[in-house]
Amino acid sequence: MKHRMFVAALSALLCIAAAAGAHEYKSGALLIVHPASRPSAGTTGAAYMTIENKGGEADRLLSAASPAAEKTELHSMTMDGSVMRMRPVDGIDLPAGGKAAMQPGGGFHVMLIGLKAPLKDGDRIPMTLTFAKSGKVEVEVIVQKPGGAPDPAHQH
Ligand SMILES: [Cu+2]
Repeated sequence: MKHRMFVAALSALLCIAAAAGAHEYKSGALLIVHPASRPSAGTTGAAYMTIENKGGEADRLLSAASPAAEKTELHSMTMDGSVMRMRPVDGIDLPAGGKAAMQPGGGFHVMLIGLKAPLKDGDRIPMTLTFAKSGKVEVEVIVQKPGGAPDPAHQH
């Protein structure tokens, strides 16, 4: 009996840990996995997430907006030799049954420009994603410290 209670308590704890570590949003055919950012030293930051399109029709992320920043842009990041280059894109395609990875070190991200306050570990900032088909989806971006090193791609 004691043992079973212990197991139940332990699995409840694990659930809480999982919920704090990763969060996701479902809207229609879209699954938005773990919108996250990193603490920022200055007034720019970047948000990352994975967007899965589980539907049979293509969709497209058109824009992202957050009251935490004066301006937000969708950026792509590519390696040009050994130099990481970022440039604004006017949308991110979500093919039917496909996904778009917005992650540190490559692919896409949401650039936050003119942050009203530097992002701190543990902050949560609201963000509105606008899709061509699915319309607007509200998410919360969790600010988390990476494994120690600052985000090298965003010291521009
Ligand atoms: Cu950027």
